[in-house]
Amino acid sequence: MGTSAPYENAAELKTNGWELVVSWRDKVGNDFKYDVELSLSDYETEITDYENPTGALGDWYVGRKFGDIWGYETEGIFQSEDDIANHADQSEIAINWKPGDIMYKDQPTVDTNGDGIPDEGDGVINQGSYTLDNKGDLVLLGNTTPRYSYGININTSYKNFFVNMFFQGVGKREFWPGDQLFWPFASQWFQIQTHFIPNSWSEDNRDAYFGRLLARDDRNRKVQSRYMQDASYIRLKNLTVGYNIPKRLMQKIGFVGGKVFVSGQNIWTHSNVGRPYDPEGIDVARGYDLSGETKQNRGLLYPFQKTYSIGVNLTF
Ligand SMILES: [Ca+2]
Ligand SMILES: [Ca+2]
Repeated sequence: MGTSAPYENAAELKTNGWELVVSWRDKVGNDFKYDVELSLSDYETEITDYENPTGALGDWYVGRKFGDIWGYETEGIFQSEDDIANHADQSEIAINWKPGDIMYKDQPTVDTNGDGIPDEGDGVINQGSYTLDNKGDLVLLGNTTPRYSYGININTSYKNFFVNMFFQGVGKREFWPGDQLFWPFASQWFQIQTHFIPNSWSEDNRDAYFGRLLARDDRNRKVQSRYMQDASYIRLKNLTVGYNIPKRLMQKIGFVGGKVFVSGQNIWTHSNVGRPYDPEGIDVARGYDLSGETKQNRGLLYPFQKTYSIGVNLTF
């Protein structure tokens, strides 16, 4: 009929998780009061039923965890022609390897002594047939599911002064930076990011983070361990410092009560995720892509802003 097969709800999955909320309220003497609330939660989703007899990695399969990222283990960067000659053959990825290119690890897939355990590489870097049983040199590098999400809410007051804080974070999460925001000259839309040049390999800069500068050549950008991002974070979402104006003072000028405060949003963050990403803005669930490639990175462009505000609150 000229149409493609319709989508169907073909997989079954199971999500297991838990939530914990602990709160504490106390005071020290008559003047210092505080309360703390900690919330913590976790979940994982696993495929329990799906027709994928070959265990193709580009599709769902039973036992697949939602968010799993498969890729290569990075062995290092080629420093010389000798390194390239002595390394496993990477020609299935690209040809004409040069010093400054990524050296992918040849995973043990061949059993040379008959004990049933693979102990040597096959001398070729590839994805095998991209299935569970024959995945070549691919290994599980991480998972994009936000694990151990938490919030910490702290309210304190001393006499008329008060300080409120709200922290938020994720305890464990990996993220693959597949787009041109991260990679030098990865597309025609590339932005010139100042961190590319000094961090790219050259003979004078052999310990560089990135390989040699290449325009629109993805040989060094395969999903791999070297550039996996630790997207865990903690962020001070809100800090408010204020003063409750004494009632008798307010009543003199015709009010019931009032307070003045200064507050800031997103004013402090700790994360290891590479610039220019914002760990809170990583939205991989929206366009989840089994390969861990670029489609996952939509929604990353707009960072969370720091905001400061000053307020007066009056009660009539
Ligand atoms: Ca291999
Ligand atoms: Ca063996």
